[in-house]
Amino acid sequence: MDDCLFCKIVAGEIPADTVHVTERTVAFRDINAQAPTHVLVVPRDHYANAAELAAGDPTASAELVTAAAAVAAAEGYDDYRLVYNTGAGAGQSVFHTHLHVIAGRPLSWPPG
Ligand code: IU
Repeated sequence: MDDCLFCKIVAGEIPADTVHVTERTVAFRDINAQAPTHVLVVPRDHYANAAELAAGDPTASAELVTAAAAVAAAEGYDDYRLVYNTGAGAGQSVFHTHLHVIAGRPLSWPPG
């Protein structure tokens, strides 16, 4: 997608602090980190949300979770939170699906 920020990061057109890459995913640090580790794992292909990704490319959908676990492990965390915000009302602001990997501080429940 021409106007998609995360497509441009995947393509290397916009710089990002990339921490992990796989055939179908790219993981980079969130610019507004909410925890000591806050990484976004995105599919290389454009899907607006997690459900569309799962329906359109289940292999990539699974690979996002595997990549997220690898990121958490590489940063030394057994405990971490994975979040897909879906829809503006739930806090989604970038409509190229991304899995938040959040770790490194106590994480309360329910989320805000
Ligand atoms: P959200 O679930 O769509 O709200 O998450 C989008 C995230 O993308 C949010 O945490 C932003 O801080 C993050 N982000 C980024 O890492 N780099 C950017 O250039 C922009 C947003 I714009």
